[in-house]
Amino acid sequence: MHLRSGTKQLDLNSPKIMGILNVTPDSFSDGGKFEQVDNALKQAIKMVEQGASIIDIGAESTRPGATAVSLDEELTRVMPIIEKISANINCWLSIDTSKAMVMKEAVLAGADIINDVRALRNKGALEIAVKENTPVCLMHMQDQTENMQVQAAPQNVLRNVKDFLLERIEACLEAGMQKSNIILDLGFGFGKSLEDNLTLLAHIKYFVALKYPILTGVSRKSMFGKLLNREINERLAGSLAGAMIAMQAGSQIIRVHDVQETVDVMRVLQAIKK
Ligand code: 8Y7
Repeated sequence: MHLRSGTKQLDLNSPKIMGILNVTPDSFSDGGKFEQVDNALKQAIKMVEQGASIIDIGAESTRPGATAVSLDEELTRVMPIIEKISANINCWLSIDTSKAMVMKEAVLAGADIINDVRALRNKGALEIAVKENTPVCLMHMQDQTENMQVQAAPQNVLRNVKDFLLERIEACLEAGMQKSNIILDLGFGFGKSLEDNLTLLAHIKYFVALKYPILTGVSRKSMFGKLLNREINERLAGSLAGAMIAMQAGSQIIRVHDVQETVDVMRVLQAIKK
């Protein structure tokens, strides 16, 4: 399994690490730290040196309760960083956005993957992704972020997530997207109870069987806060356990804050497979 972007190729026959680079001042765990372009570049270089294959850049905080960011503000925050990183580092770049215009500008400036927690449901997003022939990550979310935490838990989370993802795949293929550009994500923590998250984590193989690359994002999430009674800066061990479970089940892309530690877990797993 491979992803293609222009002349670049990403081999997904072994798991790849996606490092999170947040540029939102209100982001729930890296808030405000990497606002400046140079800081963002340094952080990206560090993550690539530690073994990240993809850098995920997001300027619209998707954390529950986060306030919406205007198009202008999102472009102002994210574009200089995309331009700087794509000019200076040879890695895969992912743009975390739901806005069609941000997707378009970011891809033109060198972004290789569109990471959309709303699975291309916003106006114009699907059309841009098809037109630019860009790999996309389609994530399951129960509802829009603004009120996702007040949603009732789905009766059968495996069925609901699968039905949603199949519906989004269908919409993408119908719009002319190439099958090889589709990545799926179960959307840990988005409108889901602790039990839902654990059920999904236990059944990643069920989604790997769909034969699309599976991206898993559990890093520092509140599921570990709830399960282990840990604050956000105390969730590394829980996050690494989650990453290992996902990799063992065949998830090809792991989205994390703590690149070096997750790469070590990946290397241990790779070593026993040889
Ligand atoms: C995810 C994500 C976030 C995830 C994908 C956080 C942007 C919240 N989580 N994208 N984004 N998958 N694909 O805790 O799980 O990082 S934001």
